[in-house]
Amino acid sequence: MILMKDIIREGHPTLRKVAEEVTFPMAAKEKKLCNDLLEYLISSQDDEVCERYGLRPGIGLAAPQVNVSKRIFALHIEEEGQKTLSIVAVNPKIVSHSVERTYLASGEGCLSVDRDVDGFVPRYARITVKAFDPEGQEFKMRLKGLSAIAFQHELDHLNGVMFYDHIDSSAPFKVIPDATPFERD
Ligand code: K2U
Ligand code: NI
Repeated sequence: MILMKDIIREGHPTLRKVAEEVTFPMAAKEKKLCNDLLEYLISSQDDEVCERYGLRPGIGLAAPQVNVSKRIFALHIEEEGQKTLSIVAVNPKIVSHSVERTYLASGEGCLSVDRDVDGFVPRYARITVKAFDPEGQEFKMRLKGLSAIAFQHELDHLNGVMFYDHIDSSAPFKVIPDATPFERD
């Protein structure tokens, strides 16, 4: 089981590496990692388990965050009125995106960043993505809202990018052109 002690924090060089593509069939160790990433997210969203193991709630977790520089991340997102998105994405790509952008009105955080960094993080509002599941089966999805934001946050982790790299530190709350804020309930 992944615990907070297994999650590397900003300053660790792995968070700034471009992660390696995965080749199929995946090794057993990589398949276990896929399960562990998703299990962390599900556990972190269960109040009792979260408290028992001292987890920080997360809706996304990327392999580089547990010091494995491979192009793998998990998402587990339960949004009002939307089907739960619970996936492991291997070698994920954004194949197209809207011109319109969005941003979390409350700003973003990161399990690898133990501090608040204020500011709007511009993201594409809608994205079409392609990835493989751990069995090597390719899938394609269209995402919007929090799912789209989270996918882009995790994909950044595979490219050594942190959310605050997108914040204009001279004007962190400046109006973002063509962008509609995403308000979490
Ligand atoms: O990658 C991570 O560190 C997990 C991030 C993912 C994330 C950050 C900002 C926006 C979307 C996804 C977070 O710690 S998950 C915590 C969280 C929960 C609900 C909404 C936003 C962030
Ligand atoms: Ni993060």
